[in-house]
Amino acid sequence: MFGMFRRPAPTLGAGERAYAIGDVHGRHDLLAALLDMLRSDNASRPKADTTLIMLGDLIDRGPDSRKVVERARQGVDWARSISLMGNHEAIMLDVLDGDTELLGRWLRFGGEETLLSWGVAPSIVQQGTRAEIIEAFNHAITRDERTWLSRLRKHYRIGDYYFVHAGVRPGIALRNQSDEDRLWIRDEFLESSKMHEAIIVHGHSIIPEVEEKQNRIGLDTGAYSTGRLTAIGIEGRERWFIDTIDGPASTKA
Ligand SMILES: [Mn+2]
Repeated sequence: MFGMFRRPAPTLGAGERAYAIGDVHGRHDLLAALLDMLRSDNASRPKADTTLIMLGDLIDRGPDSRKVVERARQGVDWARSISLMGNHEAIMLDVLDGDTELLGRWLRFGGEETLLSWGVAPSIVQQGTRAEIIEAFNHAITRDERTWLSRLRKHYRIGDYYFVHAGVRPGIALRNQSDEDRLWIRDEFLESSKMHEAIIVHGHSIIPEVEEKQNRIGLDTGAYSTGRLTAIGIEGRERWFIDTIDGPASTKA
């Protein structure tokens, strides 16, 4: 169906600008560097109503999960800041709620680094029972941090763009998507060229370079191991990308 007629190019409202950042996974160093670049980029453009969206998976794998959460909670003074929930935050919250089964999986998933970043003693992380680890983590995390994490949005829309951690299930209206899919979906979403009601901007699935398709834009460039944390800028019909290795790079109309 697509291609048989011309669709209007996706756009934001007049005077609006958006930035979105892919999976940070505990790399506060990269997040700080990228936020500096985005602040300059925003300042170099005409004044706009700017929104900054973090696409989830702030935590796990990298060394500074707690600092990344702190930074995301603080937000920035040059844009409205929105953080979305990723599957890693969802797992962490379930672990905090006492899911001992999930804890084993989470530790192999990068959760060990997260516990250490919150100041849980290495001896407990390595030798504690599951119940002890969960208790220590509950003790280490503040009520404010936990509340903030539990209230993260699962999706956010601006103009013709829909921001979500993992993706959406093709053929289902955006408002009817399940949070399970929003946080976890892979192949059925990635392999589909079907148009959704909006362009889906997402992280979750690692790719070496930004993946810019007709129906979706993937931004997870595997920052925790590659050192490349990627952001997109969107204004009107224009899109551009900025990352921690190449800096402000390609501008695509
Ligand atoms: Mn991820």
